[in-house]
Amino acid sequence: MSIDVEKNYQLAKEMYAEFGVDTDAALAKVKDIPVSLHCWQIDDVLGFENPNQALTGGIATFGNAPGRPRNRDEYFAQLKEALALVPGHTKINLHAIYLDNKGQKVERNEITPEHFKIWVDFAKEQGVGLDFNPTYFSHPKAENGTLSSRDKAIRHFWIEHGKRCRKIGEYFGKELGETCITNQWIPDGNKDITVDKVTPRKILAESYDEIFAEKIDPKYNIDSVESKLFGLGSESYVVGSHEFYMEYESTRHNCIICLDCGHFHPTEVVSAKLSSFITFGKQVMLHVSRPVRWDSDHVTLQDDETNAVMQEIIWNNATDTIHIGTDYFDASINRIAATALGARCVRKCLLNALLAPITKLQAMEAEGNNTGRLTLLEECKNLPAGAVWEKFCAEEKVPGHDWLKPYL
Ligand code: RNT
Ligand code: ZN
Repeated sequence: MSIDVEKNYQLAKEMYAEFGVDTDAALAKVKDIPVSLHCWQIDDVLGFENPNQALTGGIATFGNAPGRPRNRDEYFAQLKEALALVPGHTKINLHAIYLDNKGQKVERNEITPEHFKIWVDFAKEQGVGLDFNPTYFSHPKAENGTLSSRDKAIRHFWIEHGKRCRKIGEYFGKELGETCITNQWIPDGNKDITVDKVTPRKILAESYDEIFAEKIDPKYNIDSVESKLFGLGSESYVVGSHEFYMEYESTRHNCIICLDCGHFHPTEVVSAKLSSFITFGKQVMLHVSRPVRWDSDHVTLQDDETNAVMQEIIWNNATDTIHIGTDYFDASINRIAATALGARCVRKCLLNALLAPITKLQAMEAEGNNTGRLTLLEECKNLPAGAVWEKFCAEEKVPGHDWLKPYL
């Protein structure tokens, strides 16, 4: 199928203009908003540290799609293939287990920027930024808690890991001239009824105080903390809950909150939370995922919630404070396609939000014209956003609707 991108765009432009929407302005904006694409969909969260180490920490990949990279060269080749399908300014969201250990055993409490130079080189070559995550799972020392462990030696091992990760984030920020967000997520929790939920939380707060003690210029690195509701094996109690981190951040002011769309009750949505952070000028890191009944880490799509998240960001001019990242891992479909699909969908939702007649909608809301607001919102759903997306892909020199040909 061949389509006339330019002709279709002109038609779309006219239709949007009828609604007071400037498609050229939307295109100019959508490309520069950073979307941080997680590196771990490509290889089922295995990493380079020890690909034989099973994935642990209450998270799991399901499926057996062929083609999982067998070594680092294949990994990078596949990541590049995915990136070639993703328009707009992209960052790669890395995990500490994706280090270059140069064939030596490098413990998590020994990692340095040197072990991530390959990523800086890759980022420079690809024109992408980098974000970072310490890896507090898939490790023998993570089986009974990490930063909240009552065992001092275990705790200190992980505190050192957390500290070193921030320095690696700072290194990325300095090298690339783009702030790195280093996101802390720990799996600590309990499968069954827990009778002392306070002690582990007190320990956890102290551990973070130590990790964040060194001031790092936020121009280079910003730290985020990611909460969770439950995990496999932590069904009854998760130490790092949403309330824990909200209180931690608001009393310490040394980090920002990370909201993962899969880490709340099934009817509780991240899109409804963002306006409160925006009201108080707070920054937020996002893990845009697709929870299907639970924290299932399905590939992000253009669903109502993802559209709603991007609307909150765009309609409130919050692209500087709400940082967008993806987080999903599905081993049942082609991993390159999955990586590209989620990233493209996030960007499509950003474009959809930019193509809404928001000035008019907000004016009607302020005047109390609820009928106008609802009817206009609904009518806009049928405008040809696809034609604007095709134009965007053409401008960015990435495949448009035909990107999926290899998978048909
Ligand atoms: C787990 C968290 C976390 C991980 C990654 C791999 O529930 O969502 O962000 O998915 O660190
Ligand atoms: Zn997450």
